[in-house]
Amino acid sequence: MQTIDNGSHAQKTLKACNIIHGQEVFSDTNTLTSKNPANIHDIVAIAPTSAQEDIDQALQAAHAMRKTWKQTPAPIRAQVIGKLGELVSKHKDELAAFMTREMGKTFKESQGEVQEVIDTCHFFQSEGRRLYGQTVPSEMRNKELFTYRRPYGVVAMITPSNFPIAVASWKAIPAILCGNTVVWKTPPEAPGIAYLFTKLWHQAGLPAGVLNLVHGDGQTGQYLMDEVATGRIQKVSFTGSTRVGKIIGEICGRHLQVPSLELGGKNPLIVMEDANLDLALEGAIWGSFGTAGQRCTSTGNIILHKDIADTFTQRFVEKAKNIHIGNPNTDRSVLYGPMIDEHYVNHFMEHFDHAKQDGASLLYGNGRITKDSKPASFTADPDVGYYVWPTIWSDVTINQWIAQNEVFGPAVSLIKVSSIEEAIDVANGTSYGLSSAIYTNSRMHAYTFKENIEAGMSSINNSTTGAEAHLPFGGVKGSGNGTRESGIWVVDAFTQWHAINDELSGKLQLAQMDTEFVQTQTENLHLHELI
Ligand code: UN1
Repeated sequence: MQTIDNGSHAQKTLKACNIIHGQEVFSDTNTLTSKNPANIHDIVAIAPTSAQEDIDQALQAAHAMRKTWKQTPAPIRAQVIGKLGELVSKHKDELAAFMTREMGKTFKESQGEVQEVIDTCHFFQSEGRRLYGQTVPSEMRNKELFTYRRPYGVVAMITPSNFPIAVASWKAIPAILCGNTVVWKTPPEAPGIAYLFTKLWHQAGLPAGVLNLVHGDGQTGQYLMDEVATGRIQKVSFTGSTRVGKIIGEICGRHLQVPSLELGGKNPLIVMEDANLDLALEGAIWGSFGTAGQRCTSTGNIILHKDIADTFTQRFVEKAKNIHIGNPNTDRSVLYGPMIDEHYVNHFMEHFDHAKQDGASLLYGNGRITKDSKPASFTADPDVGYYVWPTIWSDVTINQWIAQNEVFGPAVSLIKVSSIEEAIDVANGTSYGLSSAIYTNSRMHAYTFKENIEAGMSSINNSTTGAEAHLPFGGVKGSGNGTRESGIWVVDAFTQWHAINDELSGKLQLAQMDTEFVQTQTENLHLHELI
């Protein structure tokens, strides 16, 4: 691994190379810099902005290994994943500290993310000894039927910066376990941690060419997608915005491929009149503002029963005022740190005009944190980091812009309702359907919610975030295309069924035609004789 001395700063800059066929490749033209969002003078990593030639080489490497890797027994493929889990475990805190430095989530959350990778390794290590097919009875004698799971071939992965290795591991680990080879295009804001993770894969014993890493921007992603048309990619797995997901879906659809698409959300959290308000407030604060609102599962709309709406609102704003925001590298007690990058701040700032135009009232928040505009419990230097205020909107109705659009920052709307039915209608009233939550002590409310909510994931008395690593992850409506990640369900995304007919009779037995038929004995049957 190469590092570069970046002068006055104590920490080194990582040279995050592409890794193609196990080789580190770095082209100096058009370099990406990944900055510490809590201190923009700290250059965490530099990486190449990969061009078409790099994509071409990565695909060549992935193709060259296709056969060998597919033919490697699944339990042996899974051993690599087991070893990867051990290595990631061993380096958990170093990886977490690096992740916090590179993309700004708190250290505790970074540890959680690394743990999500370890959990995924544990799950798929043993899946290598299952990866079951079926034996199916034949309709003919001396003939056997089987099913096998077969890999697709070359998988292209495009992943986001908010979960720079957990989401990548949800894709790469099952894809590789199932016998595919991979080209991974990393997010421009987090190439460093992706490089370290890929190095660990190779240290764990992954043969060169099975996982190929290319860094880059949107243009690099476009080069990769152009290869769907050339037939060099058999499966695409993407996590990101609904806008880009639709473009990828169209490209893949034109070539008869079904990509895995995990997209945006505007996740509702309902608080009913009988809820434990302390618990609901804690879940709402965490869901709305944790990770600076930059999870696809972050809470977007809080739907409040009218009987508790005023009390909840007042206590929610009080709590928001006391949120500790600061530099997560030096302070382990912050609830959230900086936004991942400047363009996330710019995107966040755009929502203010839309919300105001539609008549929403700004209950708390003031945009970007600066020396002259900062919350009481803010402890960092705002001049060198991308910090924003927690933001709360009231007087919101579901048709307003702010209730319909994903802000991807610490902003949440409060919507008042009169019944569980209205709460669920409002919760379902967006084009998304990723995560959802309800706080209630009524089993009937919880049941009504569970049966009627349009979402891929739902929590009862917990927040909208925090899916465990072995439950199906994904959404309905604009949040995805029906594919799921994690647990056993993701195996369907990375394998296709192969049906086998094994004829042992030495004859051409024709299905449906040479099959024995049971002759029914009905002609002379008189029911009264049986009585
Ligand atoms: C994402 O934001 O893309 O459920 C993934 C959660 C995390 C994963 C989020 N385990 O919030």
